[in-house]
Amino acid sequence: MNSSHLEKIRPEDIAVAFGLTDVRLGERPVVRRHLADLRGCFADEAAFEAALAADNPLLYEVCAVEPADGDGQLHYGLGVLYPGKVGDEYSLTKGHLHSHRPAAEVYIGLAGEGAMLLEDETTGTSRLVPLGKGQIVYVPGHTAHRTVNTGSAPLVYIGVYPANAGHDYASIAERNFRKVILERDGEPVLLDRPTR
Ligand code: PAN
Ligand code: ZN
Repeated sequence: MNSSHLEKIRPEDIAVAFGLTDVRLGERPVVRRHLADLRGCFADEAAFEAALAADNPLLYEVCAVEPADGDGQLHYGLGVLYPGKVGDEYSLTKGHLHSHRPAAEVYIGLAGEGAMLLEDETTGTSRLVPLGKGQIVYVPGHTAHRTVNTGSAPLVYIGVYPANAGHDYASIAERNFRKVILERDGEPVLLDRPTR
């Protein structure tokens, strides 16, 4: 993993960096995922084990802001996904479906370069949609979603979702996404997950 950008940005600092002065992120819990937490997510298991033997860097951080539950309420998460690769595969989040499958989500890119891998649970079809500074991605319900950082700086984004969405990681952990985003000739390319 390229760890040169790691530990430099904290969600606590993002509020200031983006003028989000009212959210007081520093007072909210932050989930931090390190490389070891992503076991099983990357396609190249040998590259994953080799990277982990060398280091267990921080991959991403999410600060969830969940002011109220109940019908009609919204939650949001501020994410920082650090750059790097495992083998040819870009740095990524675990990815999930919402426990309440109809729950959609809107992602807003604040900084960096990346994309979202969207996989429709019903049809199995995948899409790679750009998510970088100034880009907005609508994630429909019934859609597994994973964020990837295809750049060389931290990818910073906000995801807004219904308060009753819930997060189902188990379904993805069981079968993983059908597609992978690999670097080919310096560019991100959406490919079928290699069979083991
Ligand atoms: C986001 C995600 C965030 C981290 O806030 O939770 O990008 O990804 P994982 O949750 O898959 O580790 C979101 O989609 N919330 O619903
Ligand atoms: Zn989500």
